[in-house]
Amino acid sequence: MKHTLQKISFHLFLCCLVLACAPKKKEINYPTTDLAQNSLIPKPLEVIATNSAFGLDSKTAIFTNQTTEGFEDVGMYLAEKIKQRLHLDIPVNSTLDETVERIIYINQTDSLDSEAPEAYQLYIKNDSILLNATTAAGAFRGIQTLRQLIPEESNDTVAEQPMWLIPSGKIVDAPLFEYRGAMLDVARHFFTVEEVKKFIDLLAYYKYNKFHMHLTDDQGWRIEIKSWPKLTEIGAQSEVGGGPGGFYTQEEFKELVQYAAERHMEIIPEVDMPGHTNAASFSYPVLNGNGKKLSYYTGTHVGFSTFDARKDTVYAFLDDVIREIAAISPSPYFHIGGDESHATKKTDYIHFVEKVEAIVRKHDKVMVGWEEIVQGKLDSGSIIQFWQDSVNAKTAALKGHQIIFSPAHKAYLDMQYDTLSKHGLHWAAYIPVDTAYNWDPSSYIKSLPKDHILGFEAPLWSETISNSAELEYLAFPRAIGYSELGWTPAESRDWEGYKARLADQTAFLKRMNVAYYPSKLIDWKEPKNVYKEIKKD
Ligand code: TNX
Repeated sequence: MKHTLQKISFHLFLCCLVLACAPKKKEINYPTTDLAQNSLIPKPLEVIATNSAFGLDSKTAIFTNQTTEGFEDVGMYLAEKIKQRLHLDIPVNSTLDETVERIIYINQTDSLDSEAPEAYQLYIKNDSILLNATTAAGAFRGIQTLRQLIPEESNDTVAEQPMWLIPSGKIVDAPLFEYRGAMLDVARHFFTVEEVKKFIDLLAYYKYNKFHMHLTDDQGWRIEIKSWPKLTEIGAQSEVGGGPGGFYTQEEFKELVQYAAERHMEIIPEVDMPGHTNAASFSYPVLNGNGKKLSYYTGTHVGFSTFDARKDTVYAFLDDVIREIAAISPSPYFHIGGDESHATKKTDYIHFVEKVEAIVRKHDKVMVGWEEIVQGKLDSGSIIQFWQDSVNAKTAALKGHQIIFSPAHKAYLDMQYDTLSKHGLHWAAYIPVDTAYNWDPSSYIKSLPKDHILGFEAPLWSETISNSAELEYLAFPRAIGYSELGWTPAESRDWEGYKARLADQTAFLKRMNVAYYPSKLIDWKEPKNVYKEIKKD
């Protein structure tokens, strides 16, 4: 306790010192800017405008807490983003000399009002921005807010150099749910490391903190398992439609984990079983439980494959698979799929899920599975991902489980927007941009106790998509609205306000080369400058 207090006061002291010591700058008459008119997504808890501005320019410097791990990295991340976008070189934790006129200070504090680890506060004044957070993850979320507040155009009339005016005021913010995820199915179609990174990058900007990878299915096995090499020698070489497939080596998977971790996002690996296992069984026929002759599967049907739930070899195999993946996956969660096992007898299914739970726990992970796994007698710490049947969600709550909300009708990113959509399916629903936004996970199932909701996840199944442009067509803009369902309390959300803020994302989406679906429901705001900037890069 004493140590903590010392740490706080030391950092407050440092912060005040840095602010007080900022060299005398030339007086700048900042024009009025209004923080309340922001286009932030997800919408913060509280915003108080003070109707002036912070001038971001080449005389700005970033300082961070340097004793708590990760804070300096957050500062570097911000500097890198500013450089990419504005071509400004902003130093991080360098000396405070006369070239510095304004500072951004990223401060660690243990005294925020909110106890959520990702909470943060921003104080934006003329000459300083103070970002307070308890954890580096909180600081990283705060940085996304700051990035979103940098206007598209510099105001060249205020100073002799280009200056970007960030509206002044105070933002107090914290997430609604601790789990705010998106899922990508890399099994039906393979997505390269670079494609996955781009998706992670976009999700990070909207404060997602979980990225679930559906790594295996009937059509392909996508992760190297050293003790069972045929999974990738054979099982990875196919995908829907007959394309070449592909897989991640363990090194590449680690690279993705690291890339996500730098954005304070966790990758949750899923190995789907006992159904959705044609690719694994085709690689090692000993695993097969449906008694049928195996071959590559490049279609889109589900529910025909199963592991043999009564064979010891299957569990020895799964022990190896889970051990190898757990070793390169720092997430506390391991997702075992468990959905649509129509070719597995119910008693076998229950036996299987219970056995696999023990293996997952043996490797120190918390099991997550699609809602069907709730049929098993499971540890109440295991997590249920609700996707279709509210009875399963209610049973899960009664049995004491935490639930991740992914109802297909509302949250599936692979559902078409409407009958004219270029990609996607519509077995659950058509989900236009407003429908995707206009609902509330917390009250979606009446009578489900709120304290059983761990969070929200938007799955993107890939039967109909095979590259970044197609992925982005389905994911954007809907994933942007979903970020708000996970972050902002229902009483602060409204479609009209959101719609206007979404329209203001056009510049960012264009700059990032995102092939979003230009829904007619949104009055997309084309900025003047973006195309010029893309060409420069
Ligand atoms: C259902 S949702 C599935 C997936 C499909 C998806 C297509 C769930 C757990 N399983 O196998 O890809 O529908 O929308």
